Amino acid sequence: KFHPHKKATIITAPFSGGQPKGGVELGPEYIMNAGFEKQIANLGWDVKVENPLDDTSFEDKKTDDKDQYGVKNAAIVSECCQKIYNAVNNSVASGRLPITIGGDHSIGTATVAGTMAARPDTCVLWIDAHADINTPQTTESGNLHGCPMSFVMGLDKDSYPPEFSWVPQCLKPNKIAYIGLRDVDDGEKRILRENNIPAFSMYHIDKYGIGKVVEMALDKINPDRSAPIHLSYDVDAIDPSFVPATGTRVEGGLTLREGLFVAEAVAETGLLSSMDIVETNPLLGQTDAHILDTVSAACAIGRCALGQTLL
Ligand code: 4U7
Ligand code: MN
Ligand code: MN
Ligand code: MN
Repeated sequence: KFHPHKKATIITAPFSGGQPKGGVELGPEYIMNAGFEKQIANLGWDVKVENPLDDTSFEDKKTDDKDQYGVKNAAIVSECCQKIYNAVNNSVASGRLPITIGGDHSIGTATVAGTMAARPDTCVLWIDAHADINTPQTTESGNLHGCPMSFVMGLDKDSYPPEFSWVPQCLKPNKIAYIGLRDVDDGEKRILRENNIPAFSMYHIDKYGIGKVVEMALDKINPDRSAPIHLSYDVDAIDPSFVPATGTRVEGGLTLREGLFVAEAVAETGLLSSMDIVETNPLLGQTDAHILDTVSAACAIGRCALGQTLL
């Protein structure tokens, strides 16, 4: 419904400043070298590639120290987020579907805010082992890839570093649903509970099956199936046996098929408006097979969301 002309923008986001490990900035390069652009084009999409961080250097500025607000690297995260925000916003506004390839998940602030600036009724499906909704007040690690949702929701807003004052607090708690959760911090559990945010953990997937869970999640945030969907896909939602090369692995995740089903089911709604594929870290694979499995899964998530079917 939103993309009858099938035009997409692949936006590369080779950024690692939202977490301490090196290598996640290589995700886009590996995914592109695996032929992702061609794979999407083969599904009938007109594909443009944009690299909004091309002339941004942050590696030399990255530190492992928390600032007075309790988070790390707010300046570089904010700078990269502003560039990605503009790229995503322009892509959606010009009738294309942005696929932002990370990089770490701190850029979720930018992709959600950027897509909502163009289509304010967008709802968000966040596929992840983690809820990424810590605030500067609740985060223990200080890593901003664990916080992107709090900023766009305006949670604990007095605790934000000034670098994030540009972020529009655009997302309401009844417009986001989680699937795949299994490592949620105590402070995040309280936030999910207090704001009544629909969250489906691995428990719910075991109990109801992935098909029912996707339906229940969409019933909560998109009951008449008319609003645009932003799909933010952290590859660590899928079990580390299938997706080992990622920074914060948690056992007991989605099977590869369950993971791809989520993307297929979103494609089937015809409502996909924008998406992210993040947290592929090629340097954390112990073998070449680990790297290949992870990069292949990331590409497959994108293909399934953009309409590849098994039959
Ligand atoms: B990811 C964590 F404490 N919650 O805040 C944190 F467990 O984008 C992990 O989902 C965050 O990979 C994981 O640091 C961020 C931790
Ligand atoms: Mn995660
Ligand atoms: Mn995440
Ligand atoms: Mn992770």
